[in-house]
Parts: sequence; structure tokens; C-alpha cells
Amino acid sequence: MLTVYSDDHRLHDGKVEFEGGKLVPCYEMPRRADLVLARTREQAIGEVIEPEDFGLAPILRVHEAGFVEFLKGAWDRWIATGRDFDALPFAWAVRGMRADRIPESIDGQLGYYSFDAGTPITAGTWQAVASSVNVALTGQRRVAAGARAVFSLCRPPGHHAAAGYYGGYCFLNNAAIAAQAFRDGGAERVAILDVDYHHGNGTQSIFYDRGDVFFASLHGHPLDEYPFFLGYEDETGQGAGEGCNANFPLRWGTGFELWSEALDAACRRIAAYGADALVVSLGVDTYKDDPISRFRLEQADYPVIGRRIAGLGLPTLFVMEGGYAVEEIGINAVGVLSGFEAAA
Ligand code: OKP
Ligand code: ZN
Repeated sequence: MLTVYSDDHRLHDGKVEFEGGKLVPCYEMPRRADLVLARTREQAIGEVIEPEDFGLAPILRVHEAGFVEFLKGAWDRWIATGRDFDALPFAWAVRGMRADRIPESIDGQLGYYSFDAGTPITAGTWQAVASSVNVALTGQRRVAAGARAVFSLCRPPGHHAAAGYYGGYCFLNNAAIAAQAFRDGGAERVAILDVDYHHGNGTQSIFYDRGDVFFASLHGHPLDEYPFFLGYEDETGQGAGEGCNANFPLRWGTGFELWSEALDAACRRIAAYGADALVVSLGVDTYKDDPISRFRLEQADYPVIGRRIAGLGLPTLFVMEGGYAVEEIGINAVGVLSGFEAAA
């Protein structure tokens, strides 16, 4: 399987995120992608290529122009206020507050365009984010041109980013942009399978009222787990999208037996939907030793996941999302790909 990768991800290197009442070192770090890349080479899963540049047009098919403009300029505006550390928001519009008025100050806008304080913007964030999108789109183009499967080694991840806000270590939604590119390239129906430990709230919200993109997610139950405010089973889509959203929330402590039953159910839904292409939001933070997650998957489970996904028989784009047990991230992520290859 071809891997798409760029060193530009290193330009996004946040120092701290807000967690448990204090600022702690970022879990989402450059070493994650470095180790996944190293593992693709060790396992010789295939050639590694650099991304092409697709510019802003495919991003603007999914994200609001004002939001993209904000992301591009946020760091310069932040340092212009005299600060020389990571930009983090600290106030948000909640129930009944004015979400229809955009503040002018950078601090107000950081809150307006985000949903958590765990996602620092740094000097190189925009460049890394734009490159991560290009990594996804380069993979998408190869799959659209006939490849059975491609691995887009995206970093930063994307599935928490919605049309107009960032958060959860995510800025632009790589998987959603790739899914939209499949549609724009002529695919009638696209399915997204999100196996990251966290609910793909951004992806869900982008396609919630559309019937042309099916979204299925297995994740920590919102009663227990971040992002807390989306991801329940009764979110089934709306309007033209009714029936095209499937959530499989699972409680803390879930092991592979229960998790893989949910995977089977998600795959049956995707098979019944009849997609022309599949995008997999590939997070491996379901691993038992992940420092911020509470499922109990083991190393040997990941190839089984890949085999099950291959069973769908669809042209498949894997897009890297989470995974914070950094020393094992390569083994687990490439484990999925190897399982897929062995079965495909
Ligand atoms: C991103 B992905 C506060 C703790 C919240 C956010 C987790 C984001 C996970 N800093 N943690 O889905 O792997
Ligand atoms: Zn995650």
C-alpha cells in the first residue's frame, strides 16, 4: 500500500494543552507521525510519496471561508498582541449566548472558532495543517484513479474539526475534505468509517444533513468521554441525510469483543448503503495503554480490524487520526494496514 507523507507536519509542535485543571505537555506531537512513518518502512508496506499541492479550493468545499481565513492569520495576530507562546482560547458561546456575532479581538475569535482549550495554534500550525490536507487529497486522487487502498499519514488529525470550528487537536477535517473530493470527482456515494477512540464530531456535523456521504463512528460514549456533546446513538442524520449517520458509543473499559461487534454492525450499515469509495478515519487510541483513552484493544487486534475493513471490498483511503501511546502507534496503525493488505 502506498503511503503519502510530508515532513511539514513537524511545523505544528504545540507545547501545552489545558487538561485536568492545568497546562500539560501536548499529547499530539510530531514524534507520532515520525514513528508511524518508520513502521511503514520497517514493515515495507509500500512506497512513500510526497503530497501535491491542491490549494484552498478543496478545503473551501467543506469549511467556511471566514474560518479558513482565521486559521491562516491567527498566529500573526496572536503574536502581534505581544505574546510569544502557543495561542489557546479560554471563552466560548454556550446556550443562549450570541453565537451570531463575531468578536474582533484575537482572543474573542479564538473562542468563536474553537470548542476546546486543548488545541494550541503555533507559528507553523497553518503550514502543517494545509500540508496535512494535501496528504489526504493526494491519497484520495490515487484511490480515485484506481488504487485499491492508500494510506494518508496525516498530521495534525482532522475528525473533530467542523465546517467553522477547530478543537481536539484538529483544525481542518482531512477525512471530510477527501470524502468531498471523491464526490467532486464523480463518486455518487461515499462512506466514512471512523474507528478513532473519540467521536468524529466534526465529520458528523459536516455531512449530517446530506445523503451522499454516510458516516459511521465507534467511540467512547459521550456520557463518559470527550468531546462529550455529540456522538449518541439517536443521532441518525437529518433531512436528506436521515439514516446516513450511525453512532456506536461504547462505555469506558470496552474490549475487542464488544468493539468488534460494533465494527461488524458499522460495516453492515456501510455495505447496505452501497458506497463507491470508503474513507477510514484511522485512530489507534483505542489501544489499552493509550494515555488519554479507556478502551482495551491489544496489538493483535489491529490487523483483524484491517481485515474486516478489506472485507467491504471498496476502494479505500486510510486517513491517520489519533493514537497517543506513541511508542506503539506505528505498530498499531500499520497493523491495520497490514491486516487489510493480507485480506485484500
Ligand atoms: C483527538 B483525536 C483536554 C483533554 C481533551 C482531547 C482529545 C482529542 C483527541 N486537553 N483531549 O480524536 O485522537
Ligand atoms: Zn482520538
